[in-house]
Amino acid sequence: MIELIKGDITKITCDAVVNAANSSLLGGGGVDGAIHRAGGPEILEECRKIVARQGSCKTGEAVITTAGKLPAKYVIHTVGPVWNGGNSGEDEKLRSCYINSLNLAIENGCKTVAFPNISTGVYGFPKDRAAKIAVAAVKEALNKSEIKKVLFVCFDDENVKQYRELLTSPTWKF
Ligand code: AR6
Repeated sequence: MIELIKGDITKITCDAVVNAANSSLLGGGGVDGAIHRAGGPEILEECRKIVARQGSCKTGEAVITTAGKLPAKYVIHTVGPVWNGGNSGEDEKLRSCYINSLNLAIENGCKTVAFPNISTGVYGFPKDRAAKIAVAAVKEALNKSEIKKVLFVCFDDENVKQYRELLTSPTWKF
């Protein structure tokens, strides 16, 4: 099932919380800053180890760490695309964020996963377009996996509106 929640993703109890990170994996502003602040230094420690082992995280890819003090088991850090007009593969890269994050969640036995609205803050991805990509990718994965629940945690009113419309509309196309 899919659930829409308005609020702060650091307060959500679930198996995995997804972070809209950057490729350095060393933290930043927005939801990334909030997750590291609330989760504590353990998350950054693991991120540093991952970077030392495999280098930075490319756009569209995802890595998994402890969730530290958050009420979740794991944080899945994924790097969304920076919006550059829409002709630089942004749609496909954003889709990859959702798919790769869900695959990591499945590999780690997660049944409930919470997503923020990746790329729709500092990275400037149009919110309506991002919501359609997110919902399509998640619906596809839910149909063929062990994941029981995906929560879309929207922080701003515009994202809430976009997701509410999409999730209640019986037919839509992208
Ligand atoms: N809970 C849920 N959603 C949130 C929260 C929160 N606590 N705080 C903000 N949002 P952004 P991006 C929403 O900018 O666009 C960072 O500096 C916010 O309303 O956090 O992927 C990273 O280090 C927006 O809709 O991520 C990268 O450098 C959404 O989260 C860069 O920003 C995403 O906004 C990534 O940019």
